[in-house]
Amino acid sequence: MTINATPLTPALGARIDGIDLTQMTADDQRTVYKLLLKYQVLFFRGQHLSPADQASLAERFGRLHIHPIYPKVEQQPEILILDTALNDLRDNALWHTDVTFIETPPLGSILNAIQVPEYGGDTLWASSSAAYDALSPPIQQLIDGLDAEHDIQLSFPDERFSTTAEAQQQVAKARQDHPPVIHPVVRVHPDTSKKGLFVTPGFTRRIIGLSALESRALLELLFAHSTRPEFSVRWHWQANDVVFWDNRITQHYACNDYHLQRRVMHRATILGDKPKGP
Ligand SMILES: O=C(O)CCC(=O)C(=O)O
Ligand SMILES: [Fe+2]
Repeated sequence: MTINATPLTPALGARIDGIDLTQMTADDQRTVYKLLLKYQVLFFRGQHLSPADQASLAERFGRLHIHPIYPKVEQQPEILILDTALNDLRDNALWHTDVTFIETPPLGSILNAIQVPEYGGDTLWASSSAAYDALSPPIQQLIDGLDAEHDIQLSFPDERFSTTAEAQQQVAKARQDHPPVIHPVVRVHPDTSKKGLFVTPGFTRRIIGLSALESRALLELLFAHSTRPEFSVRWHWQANDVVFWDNRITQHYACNDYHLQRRVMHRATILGDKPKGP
């Protein structure tokens, strides 16, 4: 069977058929990476990945990140667990790019649907390059030269993550190990040279060199602009779906609309390079 891509929206996203992700040849791997650069988010159905399969798949694209806070699969700490029996539905119901609180944020993430609600629990992705391209030239010029601070604390607030003494200690250590980092507001993709917005409500605290009011107003503008429906794709999950996104040029949002239904996802997170501005 040949690998076949069906685009889902003009901005980003393609469904990929004709590949078993546990059986990729080196050629298949190059094709998948090329498709990732082209479509930014790839959706695969009917994959059956064990945690070990998922980790080896992700490792073919780079070193894996081990999350400082989220629960992980025992024996496979590179696989993070998002389970409504363990985590709060609100955790990822905000637009974010994964793990931008480190110097070398992930190249991509691979999410594997283990158990999904009958309806609800969709995830949305937005293209940061489509958003950047649609800004007016004066705003592009303004933000091209700016940097912003990213802080782990924004997505892991005490009121939800420090509820037990043990959790409090873990979160305090994560914060200590991850002081705020600075990234360009506009990131040039290392492989395609496309420019994309690299600020998100999930982790971006402020723009450097602006007053507090200027920073807040400009970030609000960029957040509202970058998540417009025109730049996004929405996926309704089936069990055994696997989604691979380019975390350098997208952000995503997990819809919190399925309270009381259980949902279990496994994520592998592939480390990337240090973001560069224009
Ligand atoms: O649960 C989801 O659909 C996505 C959660 C998320 O933000 C992630 O896996 O990085
Ligand atoms: Fe995420």
